[in-house]
Amino acid sequence: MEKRLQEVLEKRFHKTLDTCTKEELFHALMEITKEATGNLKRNEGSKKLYYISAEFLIGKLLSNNLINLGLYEETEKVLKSHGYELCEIEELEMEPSLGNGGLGRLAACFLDSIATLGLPGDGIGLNYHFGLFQQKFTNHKQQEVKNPWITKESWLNRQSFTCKVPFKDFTLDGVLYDIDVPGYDSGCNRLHLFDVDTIDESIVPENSIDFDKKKVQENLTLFLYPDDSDDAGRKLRIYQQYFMVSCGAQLILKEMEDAGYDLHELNNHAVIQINDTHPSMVIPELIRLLTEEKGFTMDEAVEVVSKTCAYTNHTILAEALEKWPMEYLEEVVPNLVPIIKELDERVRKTVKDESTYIIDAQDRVHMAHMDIHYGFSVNGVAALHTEILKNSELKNFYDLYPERFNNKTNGITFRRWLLHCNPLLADQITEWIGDGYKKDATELKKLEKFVEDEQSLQNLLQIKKENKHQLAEYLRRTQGIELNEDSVFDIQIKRLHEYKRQQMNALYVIYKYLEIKSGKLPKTPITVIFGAKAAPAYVIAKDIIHLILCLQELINQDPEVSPYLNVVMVENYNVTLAEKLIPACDISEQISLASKEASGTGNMKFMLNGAVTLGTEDGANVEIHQFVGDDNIYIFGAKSDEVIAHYEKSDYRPSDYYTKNPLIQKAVEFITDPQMMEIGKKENLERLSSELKNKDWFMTFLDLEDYIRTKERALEDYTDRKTWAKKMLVNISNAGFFSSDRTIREYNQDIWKLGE
Ligand code: 26V
Repeated sequence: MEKRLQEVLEKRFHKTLDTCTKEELFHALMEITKEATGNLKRNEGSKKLYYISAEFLIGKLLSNNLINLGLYEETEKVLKSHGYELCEIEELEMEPSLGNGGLGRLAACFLDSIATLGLPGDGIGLNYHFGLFQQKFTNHKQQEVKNPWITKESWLNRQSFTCKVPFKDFTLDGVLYDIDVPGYDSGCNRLHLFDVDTIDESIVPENSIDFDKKKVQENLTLFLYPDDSDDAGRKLRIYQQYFMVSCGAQLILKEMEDAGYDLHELNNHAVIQINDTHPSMVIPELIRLLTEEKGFTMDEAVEVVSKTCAYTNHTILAEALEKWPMEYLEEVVPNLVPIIKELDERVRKTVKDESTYIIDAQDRVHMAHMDIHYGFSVNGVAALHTEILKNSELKNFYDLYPERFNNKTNGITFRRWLLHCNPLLADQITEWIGDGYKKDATELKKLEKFVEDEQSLQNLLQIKKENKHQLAEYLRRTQGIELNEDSVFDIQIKRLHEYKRQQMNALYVIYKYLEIKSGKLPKTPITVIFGAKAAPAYVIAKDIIHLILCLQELINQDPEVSPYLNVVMVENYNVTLAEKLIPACDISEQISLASKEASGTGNMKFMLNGAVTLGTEDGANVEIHQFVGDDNIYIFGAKSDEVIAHYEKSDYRPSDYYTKNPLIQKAVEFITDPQMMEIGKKENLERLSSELKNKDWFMTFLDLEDYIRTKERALEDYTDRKTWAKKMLVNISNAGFFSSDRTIREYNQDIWKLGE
């Protein structure tokens, strides 16, 4: 490594390891890493997976790729001997923001595991130049600005593949950039990101995310999820989706033909996993290409495509289940319209249940319905979620096709979420049980025998303390935030959404503030840390951010309270910040309204890093609970059956709780307290307060009292450090099931069947 580094530095910059700048060093390391992944063998086989997704939240790649290539330790040593830390070099890398949350991060974890297991499987997505917006806080509010991440040299490798994508008014030339995906001690796959050369980044002003939505040739791949609050925005989403699937479908067919396969046997050589409904148009597009260009009859095309495509559902929230007005499709992608109508006709001929039709009475196309009728597999992402799909959300489909439904509980890659983000813990685990767990995560179970060992528990606490210290230093340096390192770190990091109930956590903060003001001081100080972006048009989510930022100012400035309680909202929460926050966490907040969080994957990352979960029986929390047992998790709140019954009967009234429970009443009233109004904006605080009192669609008040009580119990237990350390260890030792390697093995065994 040292020799190669010196060569590259000399050749490119006429510098040496002792004279180069950190930027030059970063570029040399990127070049060497790209060269090494380029030399890896490609994972190959007679059948290939294509994972098609609007999001791939891959995070920074330098360290991750060095780890997977087995070059990390050597590189670290070489840099150290010349006075550099690899982690400071890594800070110079821009984080690609090609995702929004769990769905995109899951896709990235999956690519890592697919490559690691040696399976041939590539990702297909879009090369968004500004990705998701960058979040800034001004006047206690979220401001969105563009987030450029593509530098002159990057991990993207331009390919020679091109294709034509026909829209109604024009045709676009698709171009392809690949990012190598090296497996851990294994072969390499690729992430294919499509783009257009006519994109004009300059149409977006500085410090803004505004642009002319009608200039599709110039704006198509600028942003992930551009604002869809008007017609032009919604149509732009369809332009993006069709562009992605058309390029993807053309690439797949070309690869199949290049390999010499008969396209009539496409399903024997390719499987397409459709990640939520954003890529659903791949089904009619493949049918279009096969019938228009490859001489297939409609019957032949429908049959082979149906045997090739599989659909994953990631949410039961109605607003996220996409339904596109036929009128929009006619204006953007008229080529697909006759095919979608044909697919709907075929359903109508054989199925009585009108609720499953693709085109509804209002002439809207239900993307998920198309996936289920014309795919061979439908999966949910955690046991509870799949049961809810089968028994309520998609019951009518389950009645038609019970054999298509299956569960694949999500997972996370331990390379990024343990080896990379928490080297202290990874090294300690290796010392205790050897490094077999790096390839077989179930070996973490061996840690359980240390649960009674005083010294091991001490070591674990020491590692947590050091990670908290490192987080404090990082946040001080990068965001000017001061953390009390001796406090309990209670962390909620995820997209801002009412169903995830950051507002419930904020109400706890108010409760605690009032307790401290009345003289009831906690035994250990508490720091409540939030990280979240709100969708730009999601008004209430932004009001919740405003509430948290106002509380942060009020509480942290109050000398009576701040020694005991602090609130911190980190700016621009992203993968890089998650990697710093998770290893430092004591209490992991997973408090969604039961039935609403399909799985969650942050919950798994926290558990693996020795945080204890405070959560509802929702998503994968249910499975975490089963693994660790009642003593090692804090479960509270209504169960999913109760919640679903409230929705069915429409009998939940927030006022029933608000008026009867003084605890709730006092906390909610504080939102609009004069002190708060002085810091924040009346309009936002009043709107949020009234939303909670009158609607509270996600039933915050239903669970608030139990939440407060359970959190108090967790904080009390935290003071017994030894017992707490045992809980940490039990969580780590049971995390093996949540490795994405396990999830991918299941996808392969049950759905993809690669390498048979
Ligand atoms: C839908 C839409 C609809 C249009 C506006 C933009 C937009 C953006 C994303 C989505 C899909 C949301 C689905 C999603 O992210 N689900 C999350 O998937 C994770 C991985 O399976 C899972 O852990 C989370 O619980 C689930 O919320």
